[in-house]
Amino acid sequence: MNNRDLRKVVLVGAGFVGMSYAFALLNQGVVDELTIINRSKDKALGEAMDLNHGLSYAPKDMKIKAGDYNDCKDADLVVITAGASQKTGETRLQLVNKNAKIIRQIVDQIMESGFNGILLVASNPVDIMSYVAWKQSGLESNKVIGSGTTLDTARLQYELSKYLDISSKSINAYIIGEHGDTEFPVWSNAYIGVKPLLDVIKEDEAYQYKDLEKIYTDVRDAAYQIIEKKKATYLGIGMALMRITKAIVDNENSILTVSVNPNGEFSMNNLYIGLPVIINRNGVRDVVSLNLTPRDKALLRKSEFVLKETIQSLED
Ligand code: 6V0
Repeated sequence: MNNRDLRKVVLVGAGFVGMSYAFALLNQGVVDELTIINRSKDKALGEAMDLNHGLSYAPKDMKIKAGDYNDCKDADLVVITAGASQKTGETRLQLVNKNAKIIRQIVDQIMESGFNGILLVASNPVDIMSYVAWKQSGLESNKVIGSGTTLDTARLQYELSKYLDISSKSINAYIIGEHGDTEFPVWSNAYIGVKPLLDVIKEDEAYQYKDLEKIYTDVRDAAYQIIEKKKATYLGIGMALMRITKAIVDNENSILTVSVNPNGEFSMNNLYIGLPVIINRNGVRDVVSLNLTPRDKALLRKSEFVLKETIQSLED
């Protein structure tokens, strides 16, 4: 935490995702200070005014303002949600070089301030943008995190909750891998409360494995569906970013499926990919190792392959 012991966050990118995140922070009273930076300062000023007008009804006080990169100097966390978003039919990977350029420019300005906190990236394709941010910042990899498959995991928990009629809070099932077309659920390590999901499916004839496969494809393709219907997705990711922020500023040691550099875990190196990770005020404490089935291992390799290939296609 910064020396005034305030929870101070800087948000770069006051678009749909950034402002959904800011609104979630305000509504849940997660931080003490929020500074908003945007390419057009007027947009950041307007958004800060609008949020401030909700303070009377927020659970606690919060200082909200528009700022500039100097404000990153003593921030605990800088969250990057700037960049172009996915268009109808466009994959997250197609956005790659457009957004890599933006991320590099932003990270340079953040680091020039003397920033030494945690960097959280949401811009897509998020695993690649987190890798670019890590390389460009020179920060230790435990301090650079992507939103990874936190949103996809929440989507999976919601769908399983509906299917089983059990609260999503009791569903410990996770999506890992690329935040994109090769992501997958680790069914072999999924629990409904205390019971393995696969046992629940086996023992009750009301449930069938083929329904799980349908739940998975619905989760994987959810972004395409939402973009087709309302042009962009932002409320769910706003909540996911708020949740990661809480884990960091409250030093929670919570397990979330963020995008990280595996540092040899699952025999992977030098990329960013969504994995279950223990998160606290230092960023990544540890990657949680899992006993994966041969099928899960093959799926993870596929995600790794796609991400490595994209990293190699990055222009300087
Ligand atoms: P948006 O509404 O167009 O907002 C982007 C914002 O970034 C705008 O306000 C721009 O002015 C600003 N911006 C652009 N370039 C710069 C710059 N160089 N410096 C400062 N600000 C800049 O897009 P939206 O908010 O919908 O999406 C933002 C990013 O989040 C996109 O890359 C999306 O693909 C990505 N998403 C990531 C998700 C995830 O799960 N990680 C989910 C949904 C969207």
